[in-house]
Amino acid sequence: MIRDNKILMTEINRIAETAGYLWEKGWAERNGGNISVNLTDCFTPQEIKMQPVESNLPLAIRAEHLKGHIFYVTGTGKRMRYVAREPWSNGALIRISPTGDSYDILAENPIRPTSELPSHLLMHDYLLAEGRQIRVVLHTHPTDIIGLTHCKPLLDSARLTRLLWSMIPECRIIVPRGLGIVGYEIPGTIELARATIEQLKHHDIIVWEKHGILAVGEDIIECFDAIDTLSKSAQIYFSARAAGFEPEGMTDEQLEGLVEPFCLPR
Ligand code: 2HA
Ligand code: ZN
Repeated sequence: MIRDNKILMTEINRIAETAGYLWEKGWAERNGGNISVNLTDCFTPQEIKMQPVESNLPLAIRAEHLKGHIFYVTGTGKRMRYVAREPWSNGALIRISPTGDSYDILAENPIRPTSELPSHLLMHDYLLAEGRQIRVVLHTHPTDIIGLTHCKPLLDSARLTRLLWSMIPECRIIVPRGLGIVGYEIPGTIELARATIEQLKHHDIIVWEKHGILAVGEDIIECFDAIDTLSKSAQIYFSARAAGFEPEGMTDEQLEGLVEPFCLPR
């Protein structure tokens, strides 16, 4: 029984917990957003070879570095609010084939993964090849951050990062590598994934114009927290604007003053 694996169950519970936060935050309307987590480390060598319930489902890409890796992926058309309640019936446990261009659906869990699976796997593949300690790709639709992307002058990585960093010190600390930006692309396309990967070279969090945000990281709760902190900054900015003034923002000196005490990259 896969579900006797306590390490796996802890991870699945953290995914469900996060899915609940995405829904509660209002960032996951209908089936908005998707999550993939590399769970290969949760399994014994014996378990990794477990019998699938479906095998050799084709992938539109080849994931060279993910051969044999096991992922939990939210299900196609599934809603975050139900992932929160029942992660096993609203997500798939999949294993990438030894060739990297197809996958198996593993026992006890015959759910089809999100149609964004190839995009997620391309990102995992890139990050693993780069040696980055990343297990999670989390995509969601934070209302306030999407709102900011409707302002053309803010569609600039340095400018948007500076704006959000300067609203509260935590933002500079929790999102030290700043935000990447990808201009509008059709959702779910490989073009969107490739443009995102370009930005992942320099950032862990990428904003998609008029669509949403994507965070990568080692830990799913940390990914959520980073987006939550950015969203908080966006709310402070909008509330000041709604009250009729341009927020002053932290000064360059105040932002710079955080670098040393918090060991932040420049
Ligand atoms: O899965 O959010 O970007 C629904 C989406 C597509
Ligand atoms: Zn989306």
